[in-house]
Amino acid sequence: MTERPAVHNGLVTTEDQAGAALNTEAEGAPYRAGFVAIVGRANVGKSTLLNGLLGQKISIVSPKPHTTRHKLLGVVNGARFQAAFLDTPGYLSNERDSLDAAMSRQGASALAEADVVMLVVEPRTLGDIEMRFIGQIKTLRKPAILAINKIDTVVKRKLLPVMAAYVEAHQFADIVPVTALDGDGLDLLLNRIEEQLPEGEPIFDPDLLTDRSVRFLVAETIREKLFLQFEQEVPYFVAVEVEEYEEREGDQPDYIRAVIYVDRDTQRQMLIGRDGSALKEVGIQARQEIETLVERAVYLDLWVKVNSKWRRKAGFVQNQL
Ligand SMILES: Nc1nc2c(ncn2[C@@H]2O[C@H](COP(=O)(O)OP(=O)(O)OP(=O)(O)O)[C@@H](O)[C@H]2O)c(=O)[nH]1
Ligand SMILES: [Mg+2]
Repeated sequence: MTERPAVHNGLVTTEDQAGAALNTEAEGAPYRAGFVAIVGRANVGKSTLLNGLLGQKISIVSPKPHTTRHKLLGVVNGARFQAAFLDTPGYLSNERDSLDAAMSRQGASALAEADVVMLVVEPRTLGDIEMRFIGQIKTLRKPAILAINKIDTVVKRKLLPVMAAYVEAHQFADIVPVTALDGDGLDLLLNRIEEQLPEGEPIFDPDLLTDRSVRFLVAETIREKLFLQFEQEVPYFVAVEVEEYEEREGDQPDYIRAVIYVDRDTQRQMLIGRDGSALKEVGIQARQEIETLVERAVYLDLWVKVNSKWRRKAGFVQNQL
């Protein structure tokens, strides 16, 4: 009847990573370790990139902007380095007040903590939002790497003027075109990040993948399925909490009770759908992914409740749409 602890040991850890980081005494290049903030416009693929670099999905992804609401740590261990990535919520609005308010929260705190900044962009945009981030990077005087993601969506000759615009805008330590979706360019990107990390001992235990609990990852997985299944505004008015997580012995599936909080009863009805069919589908999709995450069978008991106070407390990102 114990609850699952933070994500450690084997549960969400790759053995390759854990083994690789232990060898800090070896001859040769110095060991490097530090925080890398992943920042950028909403929907450019920051979370997809983090998952690709980790070789494991911990950060939820959807085609809609503002999928990520919370800063999320993901630790990558190499032979001679440890990179502690911080995924952040992206920004969409060009409006100064809204952007500033958002920047002063999660993204800004990740930037402040970071030893290296990774600005993620699409191969077509150097807009106000990118210029804002570049402004922050210059003020903070931190080494920055530009990851131009989604290069599968453009022909090469369209990439060159984008790169030229960024070269003009800032002296990036490196500019690396990647396709996070299929892993193309990620090895090179990781090499470039390693070069920018400060010398030092590992910050985290090599078997730690993220500091978030399994409960958090389960709630996030449910939120992702809501993003994927519902149209437009629906995912933006929900918050998800895992109320109970009970590990069970032997072949019995673990029991998880999760609540989706909404503001109004009309929203609750929309989520449940006719005969409960919409919610059932979310439950099936989420359960399958949770089972992959925890590597055992689970029973997911999913509820929808109206409680706007709780939803606000749960960290809903407001004023950004
Ligand atoms: N074609 C293509 N699509 C990608 C690539 N990387 C990510 N995507 C898609 O872009 C969309 C957004 O991806 P996310 O990883 O959620 O983007 P994000 O920057 O974390 O978004 P927020 O959390 O909302 O700021 C998803 O539909 C991804 O599948 C890529 O390399 N190529
Ligand atoms: Mg994201």
